[in-house]
Amino acid sequence: METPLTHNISPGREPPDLAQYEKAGGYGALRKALGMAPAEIQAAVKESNLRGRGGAGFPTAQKWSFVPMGDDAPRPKYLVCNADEMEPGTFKDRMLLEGDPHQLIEGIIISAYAIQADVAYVFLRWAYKLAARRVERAIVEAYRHGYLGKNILGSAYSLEMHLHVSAGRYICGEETALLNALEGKRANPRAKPPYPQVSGLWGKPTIVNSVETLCNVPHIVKQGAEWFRSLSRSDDGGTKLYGASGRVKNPGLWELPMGTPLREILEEHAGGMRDGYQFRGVLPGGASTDFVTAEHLDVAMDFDSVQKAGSRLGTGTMIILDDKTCPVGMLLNLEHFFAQESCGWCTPCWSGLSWIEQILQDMEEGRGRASDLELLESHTRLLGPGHTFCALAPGAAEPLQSGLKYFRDDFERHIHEKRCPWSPT
Ligand code: L3W
Repeated sequence: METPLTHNISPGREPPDLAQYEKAGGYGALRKALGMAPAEIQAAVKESNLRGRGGAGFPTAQKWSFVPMGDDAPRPKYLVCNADEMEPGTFKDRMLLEGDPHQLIEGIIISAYAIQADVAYVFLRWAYKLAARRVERAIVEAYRHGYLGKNILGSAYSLEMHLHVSAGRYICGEETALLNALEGKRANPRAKPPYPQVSGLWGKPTIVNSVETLCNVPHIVKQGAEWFRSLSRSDDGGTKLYGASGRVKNPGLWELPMGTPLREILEEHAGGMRDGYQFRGVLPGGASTDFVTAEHLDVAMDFDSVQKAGSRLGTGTMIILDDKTCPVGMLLNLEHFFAQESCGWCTPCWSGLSWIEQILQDMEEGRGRASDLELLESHTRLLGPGHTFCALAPGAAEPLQSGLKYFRDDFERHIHEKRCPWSPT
């Protein structure tokens, strides 16, 4: 099958430089785009059924459509590439950033042109040092060859691009916290509405799209919306980077048709469970999604199908739980991460998550009480949607609420046996 996002990428090798990228057809989509009206590009992306790959699956063209256009639109307008990939278990954008930075830059320029943005930022995870060097080098090359700056390729369109390295907190990946961080403020999420599309960076119209989303755009412009839809096995267009970590034979990352069944990814691409390990469940899209179990293995990995199975596609990078790993210990590890990364603004988040962490820690160390299960359940409800300014706490509640549902016996054994049944002593 065609792998538009990764066809240029050979892991462990240098990414294509500008000349190699151009030789493979690179920046051809930008040339084509500059000959189109911005509205035509927005229409092609709408027809392609591209949905955002950062975790929420919001339709990309619909997001762009909220940006004020025309001569009286507030200026400057901004496009921000969210490259602050820090979701546990998620390493897909890293492959695109390190492996083919010009593809991303071309996607950003075309998307910025589609909304007539004046300035673009790549907001990059602090720990992605190699990606920082490669993206910076590619931006310099793109400026030198007239793909960035004033009057791009002789057109009337101009765009500035900057690389901004994050301060290194998970909350900086939340789009409004990211905008505060770019403005030099503390990275607290903002109340929405207003959404960034109308009032974002320094109060100006701003689009925030993820790396994987933006990398799809040149291919849609070049090969058309119908071609893009035909890559998919579901109503959402295109391919998807799916990943698997845990005790599978072949952990990794694969570009596959959107909607590839979970079982096919696990068995054919990840090679099935390692010898001696049984599958118990999987977080389909990073840590902030609900577990699904063996009864859901035939689910198509697209946004709507995974939601119908009681979880979310999220980032599409799966974390697999096996029968020799303690589910309570795994959840303690995840909730420790979320508690540590809470920005501290909303009480249910900063207080609730550290309380959850403490309860799970006590349970793992043999101090669990019968009332803890009800307490954990009530906490997951308090952290749910509508009680906080951003998705961090509701996301943290998801693996816990589904863990309590599917692995309840394991929680109860910790309490009754006053120890972790997986611990050697
Ligand atoms: C205009 C409306 N725009 C929503 C826009 C909004 C944003 C996008 C998605 O979290 C998820 C989260 C994590 N008018 C709009 C609107 N928008 N309603 O659509 O918004 P939203 O609120 O649905 O989600 P979000 O707050 O952006 C993203 C989940 O992703 N996740 C985490 C991923 C983390 C990374 C990382 O490491 N960087 O990728 C994994 O599942 O839990 O649910 O642009 O403006 N009415």
